[in-house]
Amino acid sequence: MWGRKAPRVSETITAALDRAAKVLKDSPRVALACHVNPDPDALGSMLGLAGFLSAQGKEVVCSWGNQPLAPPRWLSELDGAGFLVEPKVFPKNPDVLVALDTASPDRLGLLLANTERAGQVIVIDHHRTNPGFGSILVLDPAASSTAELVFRLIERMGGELPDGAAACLYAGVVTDTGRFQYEATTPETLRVAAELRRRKFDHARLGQALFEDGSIASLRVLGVALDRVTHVPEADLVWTYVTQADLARMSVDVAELDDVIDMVRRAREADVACVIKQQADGRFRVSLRSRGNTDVAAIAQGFGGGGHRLAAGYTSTTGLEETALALIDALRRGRTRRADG
Ligand SMILES: [Mn+2]
Repeated sequence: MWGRKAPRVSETITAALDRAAKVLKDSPRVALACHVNPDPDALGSMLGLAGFLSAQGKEVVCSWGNQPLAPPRWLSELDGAGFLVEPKVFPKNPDVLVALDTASPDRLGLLLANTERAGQVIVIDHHRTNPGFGSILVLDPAASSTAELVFRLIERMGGELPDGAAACLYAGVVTDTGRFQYEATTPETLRVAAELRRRKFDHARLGQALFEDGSIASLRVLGVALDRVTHVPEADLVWTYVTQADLARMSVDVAELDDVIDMVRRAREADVACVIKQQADGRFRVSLRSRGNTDVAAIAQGFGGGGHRLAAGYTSTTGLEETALALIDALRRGRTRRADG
């Protein structure tokens, strides 16, 4: 249904939040989905909203489009795992579906078909590259995180936010802001975080699970990746890679490598940092960060991906060397364009 109905992109965020609040209030059953290979903002905003809706007496079900789900380790620190089901048992045509932190329909993976058949699709997201989909679009590229938007929605709906649900939302805010460092961290973000921290949950333990829970083996893979860091001055790029062979040799899962990019981006010599990680299916996932001068969302979009101005990514359909060369070429062309005017 949502595919035929053009989203009201001109609608203000406040009006969209109000419409979403009304639909959710009137609905006894809500299905929630987030993007594939969820990060703490995707999963935290989904489980946080689910926890709130459940406390309002609604029947909720959550999933994401990977089969099997393969939940990340830090999920054990979040309330709401009981709402999760495998995508194959997710409602085929839910009355109301909420898609969280999902920058484009294809990021729904296996749940795309369920979303297309849903009566109402509420999209809550903060990715600037989101083309706009769903019947209600709550898209605020200035928001630090989807979790921040969910909190604003919950405030509009009114009612008790359980402590465990608050912790889920906090996980989304604290990770997507880089622990309140990145440029999208506004006074509003800090207000939301302060409201969430009023609830009873162990934020220090949660932070440890989110940021300091790697294995020794994953440190060794990080060492290999850092040893390979390459500087390409003409592209203003510093980059490295990890292959499935590296991971197999050290018995590490690719999901343990999310923070490699946070180390590579420390190099002051280049504006853009990149990590290319080979996934279990053999394809290469490209993570990009900018120190401020490059719109990496635009670069990622050129390769079929998306994200934020200073943090974005895409999945390459070619080999490692071609992937790196194509990226270097795109960055060089971008730099020439900027120099021209
Ligand atoms: Mn996010």
